[in-house]
Amino acid sequence: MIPQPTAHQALADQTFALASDATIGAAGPALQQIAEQLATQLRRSTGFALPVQDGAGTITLAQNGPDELGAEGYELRADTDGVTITAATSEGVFRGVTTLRQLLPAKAHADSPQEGPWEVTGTTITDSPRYSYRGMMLDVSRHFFTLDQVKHVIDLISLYKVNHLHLHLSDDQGWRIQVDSWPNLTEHGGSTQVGGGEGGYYTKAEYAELVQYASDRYITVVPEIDTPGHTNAALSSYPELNKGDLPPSLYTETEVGFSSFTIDKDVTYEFLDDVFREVAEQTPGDLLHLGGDEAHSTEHSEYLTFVAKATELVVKHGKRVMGWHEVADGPLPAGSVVQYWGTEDPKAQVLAQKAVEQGATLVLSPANRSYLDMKYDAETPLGLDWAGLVSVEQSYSWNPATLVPGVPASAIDGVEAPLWTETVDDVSKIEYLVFPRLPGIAELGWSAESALDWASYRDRLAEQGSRWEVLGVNFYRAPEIDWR
Ligand code: TNX
Repeated sequence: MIPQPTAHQALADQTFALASDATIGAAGPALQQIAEQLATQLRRSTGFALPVQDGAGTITLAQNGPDELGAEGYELRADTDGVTITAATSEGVFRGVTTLRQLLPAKAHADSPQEGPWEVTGTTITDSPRYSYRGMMLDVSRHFFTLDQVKHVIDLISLYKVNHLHLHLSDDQGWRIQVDSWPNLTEHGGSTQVGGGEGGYYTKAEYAELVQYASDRYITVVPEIDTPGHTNAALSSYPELNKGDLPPSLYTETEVGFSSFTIDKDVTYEFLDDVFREVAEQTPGDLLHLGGDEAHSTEHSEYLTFVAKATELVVKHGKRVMGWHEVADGPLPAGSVVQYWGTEDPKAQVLAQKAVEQGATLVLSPANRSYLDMKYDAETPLGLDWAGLVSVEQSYSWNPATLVPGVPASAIDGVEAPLWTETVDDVSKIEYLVFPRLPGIAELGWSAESALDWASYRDRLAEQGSRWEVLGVNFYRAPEIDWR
């Protein structure tokens, strides 16, 4: 299993076997929706009818505690008579179902009927996460990815109990979310991407569908509008946002740090007020990410002024601020979340400490560990290497609680693995960089510190490979792992 659960115990001489007359029992709409999702998948692979019924079934999902396992915790019991998943919340039940999917044979992930048996070795599991934030970021700006492509990513990451999807929705190369009050952002600013392809954007209806799809899998979407740098697409769409009123051309290469909003113009904040309002309206989650990274073309004192004003606008629209660690140099509103993307750079560490001194909490995305766009090794055809080569072991073998000196363990909300897409333009390339590294980051976010062990993880990861084969995932067969 990945992530490794808090506690599990084998039940001697007990095996559950899913049979053709099995049922799935669940009470209430939320659990019945989870039951239907499970049934839909298992109907495809087993060919069984698997009716979902009210109350108990062969597999029973129940929302009657235990409270002490928290919002996402659950208990699972599989024995000769059936499977029971119990949690205090529907979210906890959902996490338990992802565990059941991993306990079933790999062929249960198939999309056409397979031969049984469909056995689960008898077990009891008690499980709850170490951290509340376990995320992946997808950069849909450098290259655009369609709704179906993002849904596919959601399906895959939800298997590893990831609960946040951070979407990097704007950058120099493209603006990807419809904003009614500033329509040229998408019409013009969304019309290309790295390499000069046609780009694209999500309409409000599409974006709402995406947020709902994620939410049905208990994943919160965190939208990012990157500011004040990484803004060429916006600057190119609206002349008035520029210093000299002359808009730059659209940009299809991969340099960073050359664009900036105009800090001393009122229109900059009128614009952000509108954008944050419309994005916040489409965000059921409480976080709105305003970027703040690599503002190399913004004078530093102006950058600090900008952070104060822009964060206020996020709060005005009812969201907590999330930002890359550079924002910690400016004043942060209460409840802010700072995303650390440093390596061993003391400057980044000081900013992380500054964030905590201001009362912010941290999500950790150390570039030399968690960046999914870094090459695995010198031969990896895709990806970048500015933060070093990131092997599977390198991405797994670190402790979030002690990563940043001077930052107390209590300030850590969790971890996130970002996929920047300068070199990534289709789903098979996403899969290649995400798998097998993402499950390791997900385990660092979920499993107890005492459970983190490379030898054990390596062995468990090898078994996941057979699942990705069934799912048709183009994973990197890292030579560090003895794939089965
Ligand atoms: C740095 S990390 C960036 C991105 C790039 C990425 C490539 C960060 C907050 N900004 O703009 O895409 O490196 O790895």
